[in-house]
Amino acid sequence: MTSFKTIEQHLIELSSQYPQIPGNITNILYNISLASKMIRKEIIVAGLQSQHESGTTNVHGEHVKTLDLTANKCLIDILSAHGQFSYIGSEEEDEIVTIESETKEPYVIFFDPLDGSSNIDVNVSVGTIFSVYKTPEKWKTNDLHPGSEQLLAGYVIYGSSVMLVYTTGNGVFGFTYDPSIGEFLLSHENITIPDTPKYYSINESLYPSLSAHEQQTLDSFKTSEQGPLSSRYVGSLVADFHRNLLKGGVFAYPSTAKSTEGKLRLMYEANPLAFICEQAGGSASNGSQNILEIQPQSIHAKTPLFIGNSSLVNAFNKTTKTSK
Ligand code: FDP
Repeated sequence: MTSFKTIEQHLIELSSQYPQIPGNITNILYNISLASKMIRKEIIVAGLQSQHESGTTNVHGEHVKTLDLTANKCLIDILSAHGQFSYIGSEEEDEIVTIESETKEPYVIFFDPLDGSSNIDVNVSVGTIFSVYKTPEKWKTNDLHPGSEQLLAGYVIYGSSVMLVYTTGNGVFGFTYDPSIGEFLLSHENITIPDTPKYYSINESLYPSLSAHEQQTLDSFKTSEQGPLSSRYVGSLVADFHRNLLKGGVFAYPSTAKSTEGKLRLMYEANPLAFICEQAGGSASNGSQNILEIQPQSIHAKTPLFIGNSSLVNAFNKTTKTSK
C-alpha cells in the first residue's frame, strides 16, 4: 500500500492539480510535518523523563504536561518562523497569539498540540490536531468562523507508527513516517470511511448521565438494530477517531451533568476532525447540528461530539439530521 511518494512530492502534485489551493497552504502543511517530526523525537523518549507534570493548568483547568508545552512551543516556533501565520490559537494559550508577519495572505491556525496527553505516562497514542482558516489582513481575533470555512485540517497520530492525515477539501490523505529516512511517505490515498461500521467509542462511565435517547442509541449498538458493534475506547480522541475512520464506527463524547457543553473543543478538536470525516464520507454532529455549521463563541468553546459513519451519528441526533 505504501508508495515512495514523499509528502513534498505529493504537495507539489497537489498544487498543480488544484491551482485554487493557495501555495501557502502546501507550505503550511509541510511545516506541520516538520514540527511533528520534532514532537515525535520528544515523545519517543518521554518514558525516560521522570518529570511529566509541568505544575501548571490550562484555560480549561486541566493539568498541563511538560510535553504539552514542548509540543506547543515547537509548533509556534516553526509556524511563526516561516512567516505564513499572522495568528495562532492553541489549547495551551489563553488568547490568540498574533505574529508579526509580512504575508499579504494572513492565516490563522488553531491546534491542540498534544491531544490525549493524559495517556503520555502510560505509553498510549497521542496526537496533534490542526485547523487553518484565511483571515482578513486586520483580523478581529474574536471574529471566528464556522468549521465549514476551514481551508486545511488534519492530525498527526503518534502511535506504533507516526501518521499525518489531512484534507484541503479534495479528499483525505495519510502519510506514514519512516524514521530510517526521516520522511513521511504517502500510505493512505483517498481515505474513505467503510460503509459497514465495526466500532463505537465512548467513555462508558458516562452512561448514567446520558439522555434517555443517547442511552437507547448506545444500547442499540450492542444489539442487532445498529450492530452489534465492538466497543473500543483509547481515551485519546485522535487515536479513537483514526481507528474508526479506517475501520468504520462512531466516536461519542456527549454533554454530561458535569460538562454541560461536552468536553471536546470546537476549534481545534471537533472542527478539524469533522472536516476530515465529511471528506471521507462520514459526518459529525453535536447531537442536533452539523459540527461544521456551528458558529463558534470563543476559541476555547466546547461542544458535544458524535463523529463517524453517518448512520451512527444520525442515530444520536434527536431532531435534526446531519448531512448525507
Ligand atoms: P485528554 O483529557 O487526555 O486531553 O482532549 C481531551 C481528551 O483527552 C481527548 O483526547 C479524549 O478523547 C478525552 O479527553 C478523554 O476524556 P475522558 O477521560 O473523560 O474519557
